[in-house]
Amino acid sequence: MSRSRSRRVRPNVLVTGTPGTGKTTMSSLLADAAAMRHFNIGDLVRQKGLHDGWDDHLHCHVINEDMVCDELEDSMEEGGNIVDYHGCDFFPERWFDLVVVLQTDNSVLHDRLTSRGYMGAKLTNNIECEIFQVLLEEARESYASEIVMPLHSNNVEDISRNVATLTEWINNWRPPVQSN
Ligand code: DAT
Repeated sequence: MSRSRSRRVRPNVLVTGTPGTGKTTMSSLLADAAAMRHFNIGDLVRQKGLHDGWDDHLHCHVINEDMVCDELEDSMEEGGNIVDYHGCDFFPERWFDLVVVLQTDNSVLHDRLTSRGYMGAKLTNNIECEIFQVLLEEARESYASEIVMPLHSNNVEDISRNVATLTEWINNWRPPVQSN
């Protein structure tokens, strides 16, 4: 597989996982700890109107993936970004040096989503998404398996450990040697 890499000197990290697994909480702490830029794609879509309207059934914006990718391209070329989103298959593969998939036990996730106000089909769909490891599979289908890193996110100790592990990974990262 040929992956053209840019000349970035800091890595780009994608943090994905089912809603409620802790992507935004962990990404925000990681961005502070490792001096990286944090893009919460949901917020970006709302703030910049990168969508095709509102989905009444799913109660969320219909994200316009091309507009999101155009918006991020220059920053991703520079490097030093953490991208946080509950999907991962539409970003260019060349953007990311590491793809983190956060995973949470069903009962814990159920409580988090309920307290966020999720119910009915929205709650069930997200719990099933986690049970069937949909995001892990999507990540492994979309990126080289050696850059996909599943991490548990059940409690605050997990957050601290994940932030420490990823900060060390980011600080030790070196650009791949380019052949010709
Ligand atoms: P996401 O961005 O994946 O939707 P979030 O960061 O908004 O998730 O977190 C959802 C809620 O769960 C929020 O109240 C913070 C809490 N939380 C996240 N990760 C956690 C963890 N590892 N331990 C305990 N609580 C966590």
